[in-house]
Amino acid sequence: MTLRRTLIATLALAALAPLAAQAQDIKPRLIRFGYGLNEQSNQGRAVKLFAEEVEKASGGKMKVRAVGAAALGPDTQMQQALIGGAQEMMVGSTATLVGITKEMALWDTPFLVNNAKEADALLDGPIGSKVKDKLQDKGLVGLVYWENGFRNLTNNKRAVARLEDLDGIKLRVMQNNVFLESFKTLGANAVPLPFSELFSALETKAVDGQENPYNTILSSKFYEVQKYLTVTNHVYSPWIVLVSKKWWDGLSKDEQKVLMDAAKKSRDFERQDTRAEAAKALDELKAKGMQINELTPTEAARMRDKLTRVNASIAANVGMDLWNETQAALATLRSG
Ligand code: TK8
Repeated sequence: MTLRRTLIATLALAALAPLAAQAQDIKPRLIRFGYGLNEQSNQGRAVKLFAEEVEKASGGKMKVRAVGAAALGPDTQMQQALIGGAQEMMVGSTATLVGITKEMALWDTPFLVNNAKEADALLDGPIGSKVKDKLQDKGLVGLVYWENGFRNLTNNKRAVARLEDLDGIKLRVMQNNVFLESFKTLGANAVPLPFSELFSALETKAVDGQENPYNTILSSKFYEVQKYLTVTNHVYSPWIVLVSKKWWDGLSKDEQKVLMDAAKKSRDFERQDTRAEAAKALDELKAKGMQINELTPTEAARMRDKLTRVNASIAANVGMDLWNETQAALATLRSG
């Protein structure tokens, strides 16, 4: 009788324990989450979903204060704030992380992947994890990769239909050596600038052009200050959701799980949303008055050929092992 009662009591406690633990291990937290694009962009929409998921899963205890349009500073400034512990989270380009973690340059390789399926497989697989985990030594935790997308070229000087048309075009690039080298190699006058300064640089004609996915050309209204768009798809850019390691290490396992689960949900949503928008964006940009140029196969091949010349230096920078492992993974994906 007593034994039975004890047993029942023990079982009841055991059943309640996970709930109780969860309730105990989530404290009220305020998460300052910065990003570069505006609220109406694909990035803004996914941050909003992330915030909702975190609040829901934490019973309203963990609150996300999302701050877009680089109001907390450009990528590089936010990265430093995360490292120092002055800000909790952000989402931004992997390209601006190369100065902190050289392996991130892998994602800047021109024409590395041919389609979204290959991108997802690489980024969500062991290679993506390996690169992401390198951030930990530098004070950052990478949760998941989101899609920025395949990048295309815009400018306000002339229609770019041939490689030579790029000659001397003053082109804003991300603050990243691979992008700088790539566009110098193509003959452009490449100028590194933070994204937050880009619209006004285009508007005041401080630069002639830029390159970004269709979604961003649309959401950042670059069509207002850029006439010509060339479909180049020269590189696939990921975004990465980052957490301050200093702050992350002070979280309970339950709190970390809330963030990781919400990050995965936001990733799946973001990729779907971005792809759906990208599929319609070119028509919308045309409707907004942009002149679209598609490269002939010959010109596309010339551009590709020139750009692949930067591969050797990327391989040297990220390390031959990582480079070879990536090429092998791609070969497997393509054979399957
Ligand atoms: C937004 C940037 C942007 C990137 C760039 O903050 O800088 O051109 O493509 O998406 O991360």
